[in-house]
Amino acid sequence: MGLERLEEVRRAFLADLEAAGRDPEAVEKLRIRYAGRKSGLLLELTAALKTLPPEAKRDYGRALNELKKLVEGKLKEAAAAAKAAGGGGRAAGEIDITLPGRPLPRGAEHPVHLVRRRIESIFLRMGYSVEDGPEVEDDWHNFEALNMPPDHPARDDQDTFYLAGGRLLRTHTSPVQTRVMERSEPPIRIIVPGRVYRRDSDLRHSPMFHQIEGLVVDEGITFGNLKAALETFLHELFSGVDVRFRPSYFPFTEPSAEVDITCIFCGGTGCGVCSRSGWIEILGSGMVDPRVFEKVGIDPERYTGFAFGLGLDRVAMLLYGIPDLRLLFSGDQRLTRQFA
Ligand code: 2NL
Repeated sequence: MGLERLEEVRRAFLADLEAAGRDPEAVEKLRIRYAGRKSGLLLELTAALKTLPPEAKRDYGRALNELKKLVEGKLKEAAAAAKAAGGGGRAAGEIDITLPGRPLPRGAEHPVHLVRRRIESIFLRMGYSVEDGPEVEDDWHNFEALNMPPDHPARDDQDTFYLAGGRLLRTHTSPVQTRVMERSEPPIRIIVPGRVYRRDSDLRHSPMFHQIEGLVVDEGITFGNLKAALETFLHELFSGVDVRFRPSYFPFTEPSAEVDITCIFCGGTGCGVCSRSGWIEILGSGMVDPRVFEKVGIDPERYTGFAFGLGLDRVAMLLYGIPDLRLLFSGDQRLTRQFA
């Protein structure tokens, strides 16, 4: 008994501490062995104080206090280190580099994004550039400049979301084209992908959906150029289809045409996807109405142009066989993971 015993315990403690490393169980065992409240070694050493002769008590007491401080401090440190190591169960400094890494789930691009990039790449190769603009718009760029005055009946089927201060959420990407025409001189050759908004929500409609529109303006642009551009584009996107143009109406184009492709599921013989018609409507198009040119300050005597628009969500559903529009907007990774 005495100072030698304290020194012995101190050395043993430091050796045991080293061996326990960052293993939380070993650190806890160490704590119980040395600082346990019922039978810890420190308790035993404190009890021994009484058995010492009076002249030895002072030095022993001082050394014992120091030992207690050391043990408690080191135990605290070791417990914190074990916790930080995440209960790895390994001695200090030992890392098992042969363990396999924890895999991070890999993200995937959304099918609408994939289709947008495919379409962009086709038009980029044809010399178009990609433009974008604000989703919060004003009446002028979304309607007025596109030959849709306030009383125009075509405004009814646009189901516009109106915001404070006369602003609105764009109902198509055309306001970007009006902005480009306002600020630039022809030749203009652009496509505009983006989110658009309409107050419409059911099995086939989402209040937010995606469009790509295109616009070409120059001297001498004809309906023949429109046909060539759209046929080239559609044959690139859907290989092996036939393309047909049907007369149609839009307030901002004249003449206007809707464009169909032969059904990519049945090849034109008729099936459920094409409602037995053999054809799928894919885009709307037309020669830019001269009144639109007047509104944006382009001389309609000198320039002509064509424009077109298509819904990206529908194309994504067709190309990837996605049966329900709502899957596209569900945020469900079981959908996107299939495109990794
Ligand atoms: C459709 C039809 C179309 C346009 C969009 C357009 C834009 C300007 C001037 C003239 Cl700035 N036209 N865009 C023209 C015809 C059709 O979209 O069915 N979209 C989903």
